Amino acid sequence: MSALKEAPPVVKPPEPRRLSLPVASLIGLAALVTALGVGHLIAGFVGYNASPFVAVADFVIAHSPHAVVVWAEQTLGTADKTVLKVGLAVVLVLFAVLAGAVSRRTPRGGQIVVVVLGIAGVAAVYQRTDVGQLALLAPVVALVASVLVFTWLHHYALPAPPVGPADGPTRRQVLTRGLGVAAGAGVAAVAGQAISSTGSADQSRAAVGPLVAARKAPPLPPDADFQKLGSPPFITPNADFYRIDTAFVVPQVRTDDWSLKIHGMVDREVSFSYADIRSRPLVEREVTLTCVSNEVGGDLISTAKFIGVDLVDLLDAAGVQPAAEQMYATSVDGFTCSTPASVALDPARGAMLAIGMNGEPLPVEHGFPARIVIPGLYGYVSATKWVTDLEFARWDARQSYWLQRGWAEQAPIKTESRIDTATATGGKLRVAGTAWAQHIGIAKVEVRVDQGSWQPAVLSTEVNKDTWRMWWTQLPISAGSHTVTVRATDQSGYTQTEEAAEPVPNGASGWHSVVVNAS
Ligand SMILES: Nc1nc2c(c(=O)[nH]1)N[C@H]1C(S)=C(S)[C@@H](COP(=O)(O)O)O[C@H]1N2
Ligand SMILES: [Mo]
Repeated sequence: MSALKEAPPVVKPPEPRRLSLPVASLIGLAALVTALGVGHLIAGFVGYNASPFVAVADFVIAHSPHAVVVWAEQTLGTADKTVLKVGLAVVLVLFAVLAGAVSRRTPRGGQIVVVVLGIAGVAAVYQRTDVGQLALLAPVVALVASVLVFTWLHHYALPAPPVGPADGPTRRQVLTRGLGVAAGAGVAAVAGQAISSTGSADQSRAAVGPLVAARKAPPLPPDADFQKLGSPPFITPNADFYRIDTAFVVPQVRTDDWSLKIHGMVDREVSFSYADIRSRPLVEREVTLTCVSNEVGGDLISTAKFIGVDLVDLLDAAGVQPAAEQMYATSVDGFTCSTPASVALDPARGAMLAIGMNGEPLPVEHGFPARIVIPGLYGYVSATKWVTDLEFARWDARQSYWLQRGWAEQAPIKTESRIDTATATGGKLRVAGTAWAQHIGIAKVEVRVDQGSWQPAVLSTEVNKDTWRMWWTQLPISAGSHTVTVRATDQSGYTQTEEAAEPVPNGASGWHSVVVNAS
């Protein structure tokens, strides 16, 4: 008898156990948010700039090709930091999704991605010069926390055998846990932000009290500007003053933590506290600052009444040696700036260590507690904000931030003029604007319509040679479209060149013109 052999049961190979892409991505994102939140929380204690996100963003700025930085500064202005923030966030999200995508079966791949990202954060904080050793805690703990969260959520979503996939949590349960982690990280980030802004520079600034100059600037003449005719106001309100920062976040420096050291090629190293500076007789001076990146017709130029001390007095206390060629200034944010030593030391120049601006302590964004202001030089070679260190050296010893990026060593502000308003109705053209030749003074401004002859404009009363001068005029004009052009002549007799130059390497040149449609 032959027994019917029972067919062996077909053993189905077990379902490959793996996470769906959305769940895997969610785990990557939860790990990312954990890193950012934890990093920001600890940065609240050890210093804002230790936050890994901040440090990586700053690193990107510092290592971007110079053309990109200049482009961002010109096209985006201060919004460039927001664009960078969003761009960096997008890149990080892509990495988080990648971490998930390579960990659908085991956590290994994702753990590697998370660790690599974490190391980038540690490295970015490590190379900063403005944070202490303790600052490394922020990115290191962020790294550890994100690896732990990634691993923990992964094990939760994909339990190890013998637990079958059917026994694992539902997608909803994983989602709940992931969102719970993200919410916790969000709270951590907010707490970190709150901790770093209590005891912030704002409070310190509010405690400075009124700054009264012993040597006041004379009151402004009534016709220092032609605002009613379309020129900008002579004094730029602090809130409207143009801003250029390489740092990703505005440095927060308290007066108690601030000091200025003067060293290098000096007879004796000296250091000043905020109280030292504050108790000196203060001087007050109107100065027009200009950015070298200002295009012809651009608005990277503003004027303020600065209050501070004469920089020469501080330098005299140190006794700068005659062989010194540059004053190499360093800011808390790592920005550096070199000024020809001869200019910084020239008593007739009027260089200042400024602590006030338009009757208030310096706004935090403009360098609180103290910055350098040197009339007649573009900001990148003179106007160091949050300045803490002045080293005298030869040119070949040090190269400052923008010089490393190809900008010129010598950068006096070029004589320029700008049209702010031009209207043409009833056969009359009315134009107004501004002209500047800091430390030389403006002698004449002329306007022409199309290729017509140059006509002199009315100048505002000169406040001092270190500030801009407003102008306006009225000319006959025929109906139709016309090009209106302006040019200035300074008190050395030089008429600004028509030759157009890009801002790089030492400032734009050329005549500003606008097209008007006369009715
Ligand atoms: N620490 C620091 N100081 C700085 C800068 C900077 O990026 N960081 N920018 C410089 C440049 S290029 C200019 S034009 C002026 C602008 O000063 P403001 O932002 O107060 O207008 O500051 C200078 N000082
Ligand atoms: Mo600048």
